[in-house]
Amino acid sequence: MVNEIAQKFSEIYNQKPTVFRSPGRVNLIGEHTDYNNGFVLPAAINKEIFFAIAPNNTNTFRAYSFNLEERAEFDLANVQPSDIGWANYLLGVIAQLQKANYQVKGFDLVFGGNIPIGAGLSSSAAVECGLAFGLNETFGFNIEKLTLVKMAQKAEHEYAGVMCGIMDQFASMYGKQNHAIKLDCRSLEYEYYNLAMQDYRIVLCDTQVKHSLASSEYNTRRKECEAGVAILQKYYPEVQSLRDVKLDMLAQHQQEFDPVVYRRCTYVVSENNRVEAACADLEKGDMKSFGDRMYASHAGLQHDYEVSCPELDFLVEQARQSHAVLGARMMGGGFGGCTINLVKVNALDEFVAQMEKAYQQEFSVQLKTYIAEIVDGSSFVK
Ligand code: GAF
Repeated sequence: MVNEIAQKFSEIYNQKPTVFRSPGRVNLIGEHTDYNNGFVLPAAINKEIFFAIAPNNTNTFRAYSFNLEERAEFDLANVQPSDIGWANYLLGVIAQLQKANYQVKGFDLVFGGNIPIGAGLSSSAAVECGLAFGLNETFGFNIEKLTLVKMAQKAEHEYAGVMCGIMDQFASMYGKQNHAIKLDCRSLEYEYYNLAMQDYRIVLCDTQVKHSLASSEYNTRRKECEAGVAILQKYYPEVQSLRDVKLDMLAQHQQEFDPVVYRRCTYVVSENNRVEAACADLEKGDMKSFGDRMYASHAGLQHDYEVSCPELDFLVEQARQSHAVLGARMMGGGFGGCTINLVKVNALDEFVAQMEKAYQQEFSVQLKTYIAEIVDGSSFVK
């Protein structure tokens, strides 16, 4: 695909580009904790987007989406949100660079890749991070990686309207081959955990459900968490976010909570605890316990945070019945997308066949599955 994208670039713009790449991500555990200043455990995967870029000595940004086969052109003197959906992720990044006084000169772009869109694998973060990384290199801005991550996240807030946390962009930029990243979303300190799993593989089962609810409900969840924090702050002034909350603090003031807000908060606090415990499991090599925590995470997302859907619940339930699976859960924002499954390497084919059959019978849809390999974050390709 890299070569095809570079070739397309030469065909359209008549010059040779530099190519960069940025990956999508999985998240092993720690869902909806990032914007609560908590912990997450993502990893970059071998589903990626490539960016062929070259300056064009004008003040125009010309873009071609390889996957959609669409072109667009924008005046860099007047960057604003566009009606062209896919272009907004790119324009959002340019706008952030300009806001920080980096001079983005005219450039040409062809971008495309193999991250399924809307599958919860962070294709949007990969687009944002890849362009931020590529422009930083192309124009020699010398911006630190963490600043690029924050710019990419802001692009999502301001040009896609999703008030996302920092996990996806961080994972796309900081991924490391065969490692998961335990990220403290408050301090932004991080630690790599070796995931060179001899006996297991990460298998993603894609429901292919793309709920339009996702972004509005996502922003609602954020508000519900903030409402919970506001109640607790009356009693615990040191509480800044759900990260600072313990389950017994919630229990003590339960009567003051709207029951829905209470369940949201309970989920987040429990999930934060689970990430820490799951990392301890990894250190001990206790994958059985790690898998159990994945199921517990799903149950919380399903019943308390209410961001799952029948297709995701069905797939997790099927996985639970398979002797080949250590743990499974929905992954990402929710309302569709993929489940993540830890599957015994010697039973991969059997697992995939069972899941495909069951999904077909239940929903009359051909299940898509991907075996995720863990790769490095955004980088130069050629
Ligand atoms: C989406 C968001 F972009 C992330 O920041 C994170 O909140 C995730 O949903 C849920 O854990 O991917």
